[in-house]
Amino acid sequence: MNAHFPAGFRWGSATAAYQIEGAAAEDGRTPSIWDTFSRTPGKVRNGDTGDTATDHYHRSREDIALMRELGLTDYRFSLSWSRVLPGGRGPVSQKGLDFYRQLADELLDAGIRPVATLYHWDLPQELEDAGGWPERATAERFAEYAGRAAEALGDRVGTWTTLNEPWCAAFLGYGSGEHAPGRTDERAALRAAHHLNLAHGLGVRALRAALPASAEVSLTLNLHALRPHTDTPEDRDAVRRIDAVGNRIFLEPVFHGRLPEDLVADTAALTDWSFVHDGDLAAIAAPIDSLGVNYYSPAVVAAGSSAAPSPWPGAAGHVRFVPLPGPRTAMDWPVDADGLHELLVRLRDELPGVPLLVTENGAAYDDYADPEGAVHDPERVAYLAAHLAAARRALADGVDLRGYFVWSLLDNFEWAHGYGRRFGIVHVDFPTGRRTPKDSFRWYREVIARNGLPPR
Ligand code: GBH
Repeated sequence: MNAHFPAGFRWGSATAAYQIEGAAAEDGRTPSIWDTFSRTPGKVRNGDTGDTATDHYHRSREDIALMRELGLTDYRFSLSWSRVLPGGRGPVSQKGLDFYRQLADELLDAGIRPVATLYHWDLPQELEDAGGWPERATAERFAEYAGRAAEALGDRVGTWTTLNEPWCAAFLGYGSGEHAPGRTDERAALRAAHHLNLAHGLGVRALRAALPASAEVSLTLNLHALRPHTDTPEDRDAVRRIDAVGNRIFLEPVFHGRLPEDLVADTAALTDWSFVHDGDLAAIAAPIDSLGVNYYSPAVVAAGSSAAPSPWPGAAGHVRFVPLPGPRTAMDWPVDADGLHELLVRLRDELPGVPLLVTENGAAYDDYADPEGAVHDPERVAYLAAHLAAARRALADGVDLRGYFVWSLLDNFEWAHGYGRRFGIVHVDFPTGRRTPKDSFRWYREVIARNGLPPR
């Protein structure tokens, strides 16, 4: 098969504000829920925080030089809400905006398109104190923030993503409590999911009002590639439940303006969904220009029961996850590139006419710099090669895939795992911040230069 990608295919890498910026208290930034959570003993491995992270706030020039060397066409980053709007609501911080303005200008000078995400999990703490995502007002605050950011940066940033992985924000943040703000309340998590959807819809409206017509407005979901353990009706029903609360809870409102009926039934003991007001679903279904998909691993699901607190309201007592055989990454996530192909083909069939981007894909391994200062990461190269081959197969099968972004450019603050998990194609020495491109960096540079996979 032709290993090349279509002309104009977008080759990117991705990061997120709290994971790389540092400068947590500089230039007027106020704490987010991740600042609070990481300072709470026992929540993040080793007590790590994003106070300094990779210090990208002070090293962005060096990082853009690396991106230029890599040959990226696109760079996906997120804005820190509380850097742009300290305290979560107006007035804007000029210094905060200046950082992103300059970042965008330097990217454009390097020939790299900026792709900005408004929300990658760092809710301003003041808004959490007012109730957080389970409260409807948070969605309204988000739309105001989206409008302010677009007014300030819309002349430079052409691609906007409202939210990154609202499933994680809702269900890891308010359901299982593995992520900030660390709450364990299934009802609150369902309310959070709806208000994240609403934030997306109101945010799209605010972005359209502030941006030129040429702007691309998008949403990124961590869609779950699911397989039944066996072909029995019981295992198929377990897949249906996880699909409802993992995937369709976002896909149906956003693309069809409706709630999944089976999810409403599955969660009837928890909520009557009266937090969904008239007009919400129409607002959530505001048309978008593309869908971003983050993919790491598939999951195999069987009828059974899994431990509480769970990030799967309405499903937890009915499903269990069956470990996949085969190789795993340092996150203990299975390596299975077919899942990416399965997911993309499903979206081709279910969302005709919606251009897709793989906005995250990558793997953590225990990388270290050898005495010569080289970082050899053959497993990451193999992971990326297999997943790009799966993406290429999806293209051959008629998937409208427009681009691919490696997670991540830099080793960074890996949420509850702190600095103990490395996803970068550039090694970062903590705490000095010294950057060393890994072998996977040079391999990806070759992929981009050829617009396709190199021969093995
Ligand atoms: C992404 O999250 C994030 O966007 C990014 O910030 C992060 O650094 C990166 O991935 C690596 O973690 O909960 O049982 O379904 C991905 C989060 C990973 C959440 C896989 C769901 C599956 C286990 N997803 N995980 S389960």
